[in-house]
This record gives sequence, structure tokens and C-alpha cells, in this order.
Amino acid sequence: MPDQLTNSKRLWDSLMVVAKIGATEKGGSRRLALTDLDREVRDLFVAWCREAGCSISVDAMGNVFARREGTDPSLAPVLAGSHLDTQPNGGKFDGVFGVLAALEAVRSLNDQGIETKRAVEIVDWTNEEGSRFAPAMVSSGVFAGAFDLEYGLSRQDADGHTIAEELTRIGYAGDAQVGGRPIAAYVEAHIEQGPILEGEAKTIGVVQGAQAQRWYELTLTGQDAHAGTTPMDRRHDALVAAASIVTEINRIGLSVEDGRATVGMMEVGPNSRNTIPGSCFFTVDMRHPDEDVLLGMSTTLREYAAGIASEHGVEMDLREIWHSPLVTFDRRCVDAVEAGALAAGYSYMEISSGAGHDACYIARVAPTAMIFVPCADGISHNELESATPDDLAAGAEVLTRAIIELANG
Ligand code: HGY
Ligand code: MN
Ligand code: MN
Repeated sequence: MPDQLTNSKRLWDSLMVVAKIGATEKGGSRRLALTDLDREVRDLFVAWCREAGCSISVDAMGNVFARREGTDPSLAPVLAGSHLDTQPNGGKFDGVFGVLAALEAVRSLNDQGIETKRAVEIVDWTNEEGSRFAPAMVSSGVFAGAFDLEYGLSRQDADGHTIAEELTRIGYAGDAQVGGRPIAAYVEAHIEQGPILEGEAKTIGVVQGAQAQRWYELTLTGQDAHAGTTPMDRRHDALVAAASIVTEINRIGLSVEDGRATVGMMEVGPNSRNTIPGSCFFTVDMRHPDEDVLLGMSTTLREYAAGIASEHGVEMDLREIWHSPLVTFDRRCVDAVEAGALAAGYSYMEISSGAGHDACYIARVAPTAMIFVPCADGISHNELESATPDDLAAGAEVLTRAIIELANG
């Protein structure tokens, strides 16, 4: 195995320090976007980047950029990073690995005295997960021009707090412009969050692109009524209608090869055990590597849901709140990742991403690629999420080599 540029113990130790911020009982992480815990991890990240000699800038969506100067300031920078926010019951590696692997790359460039022509910027993208504020990846989306700034700042959480208010509250309402500047390349390291690399016994995933996704919100409105006095044939039960639609959503996901269909959130009103539910709100996450198939899945959902709503005498409001199109990453960047894996002596394979990532938006404004490493049993968005120090170190090593290639090539 060739000499490693990076320090695997330092990377692992940094990951374990961050894992203490928002640690959950079962060993996971709960750092919802723009909470006090997100502020705490951001402050630590900024302090570490400053120690590594980086200058810090924060843009109006709270995206944090830690810049290591290159030898030619006239050249556009290479960016590398991911996100520090987590799912409610998330793991210790989703997102944070990509940010700390980029920090390890900068720390290693410093250790090895390696200068790069282009500056290197480590990035923490705000609210990648889309758990607290929908949609996901909204801040990298604003950076890439998929959403305007006003839309991004106005996203609200379940309690009506906006991204703008929360950025101000935690002190990360930056004044730098969001996007609109030249980026030479962006590379994101991430755990695969699926079982393929582990199943194929490969250390590195050379990511070719990411599948398309469409997110919906459904609100069914029937009639609250007494559970004891209302005959079954006189009910307008929003939850019973929803139950049929949820079952159909799962069937739609199963009906096409590589289909994904998930109902992750549901609110029932008035949520009283002896009142027939008059209202039911729930979310739908549909994904597929083929846009036309995904559209077909969506059409089936709409038609079926309308039929169920009329059968149960409930009103239905079905909105598509987000479409993240199929993404193909930049050939030159993907080749730099493959070259890094080859030079570092790791086993690797081509792979596509089932998950969405900030790289999916940044690919619109910069040549982009991703690097995957395995996670145990492919489990993610779960407190049990786990990855080995060696695999994570391999991902950071390949990221570092790809950064050098792209910053000097
Ligand atoms: O939902 C996703 O694919 C990403 O993990 N936020
Ligand atoms: Mn992620
Ligand atoms: Mn995630």
C-alpha cells in the first residue's frame, strides 16, 4: 500500500468528538438543522478550520466555507464538503464524514507542505437532510440557483420558525452572496447509505450520479365524528382513506424494478382515541433512476389517491413540493476520484447514489463528483449507522488525492 497522505487516527478522533454533540442513547446523532446543537458543531468546525489556517466565510443561507489559499488567487477554487445536520435519529457519519474528510485533506496538505495552485474550500451546507426544513439540500439548491434566496430563507419548520430566523438566532446569517461565483470542481465524500459496497467487498465507490426524486404532501379532510354513535357507513374517516393510499404507495414502489416509495411522516387530527379522524397529513418520498418511470409512479399515486378520496367522501389536497432530477457527475472529476482510488491502492467500483446529496445541486454549477465508502449492513438514517475507521480513512485519502489532482491539474 502506497504511503498515505492522510492521518486516519486524526480523522476518526475528529468524528468521535463531533459524535458527542447531539449524541443519542443508541449511539447515533440528533443535530437538526439550525438548532443549538447545529450551532455547537458549526462553531467547533470553524475553530478547527481556523487552526488549520483557513479563512472563514458564511453566506446568506448559512453555508460555511473554510478557505485554504492556493498559489494562484486568480484561479477558481476546488470545494469539498458535505453537511453537519442530521436526521432526528441519525447516525454519526452521514454528512459529517464528508465535512471532516475535507478537513483532514486540508490538515494533510498542511502536514505534507503541499501547495495547490487553486484554493481549496471546505464546505458545510445548511439543512441538507430536509428533516426540519423541507425540501432537502435547500441551501446547496439556492447556491446552485435551483431556488431563489427568498424561497430558501422562508422555509418553515413544524413550529413556524423560518430558516432566516434560525440562522439569525444561532449567529450564522452570513453576508456572503449565495453562489454566483466560479467553482473549479466540487468533490463530496459520503458513506454509501446502502448495502452495495459492503456486498461487493469494495472499499471505494466511484459515484457516477444520483437517482431522481419527487416529494409530495397529502392532506385528507373528512369529518371528525363520535366513535360510538357514528355508523360505519356514515363516516368520512381521513385515516382509513390514508391507510389505503399508504398501502398503495408501497405497492407502487414494489411494482417497478429499483423503485423507492416511502411515507415517513404522518399527522392525524384530532388524534383522539374516541373521535373519528377528520384530518390526516402525510409525506411521500418517491425515487427512481429513470425520470419517466418516476413520473409514471407519481401518476399512479395521483389517480389512486383521487379514487380513494371520493370513495371515502374526503377531500384531498396533493402537492408536489420537490423534484430533484437525475444527476450525472462530471467525467473529469469522476476520473480524478478513480485515479485517487487506484493510486492509493484501494478496491473500488462504479456506483450510483440512491440518496440525494448537496453534490446533486452543485453539479449544476461546477464539475462535481462523489466518493462513497461502505457502511455496516447499508444502514443509515438510523442511530446504528456504522463505518470502520479504515474505510473512512480510505475515503479521506481518495478525497485528498482527488483534490490535489483537481486543484493542480
Ligand atoms: O434523503 C436523502 O437522500 C438524503 O440522505 N438527505
Ligand atoms: Mn447525507
Ligand atoms: Mn441523510
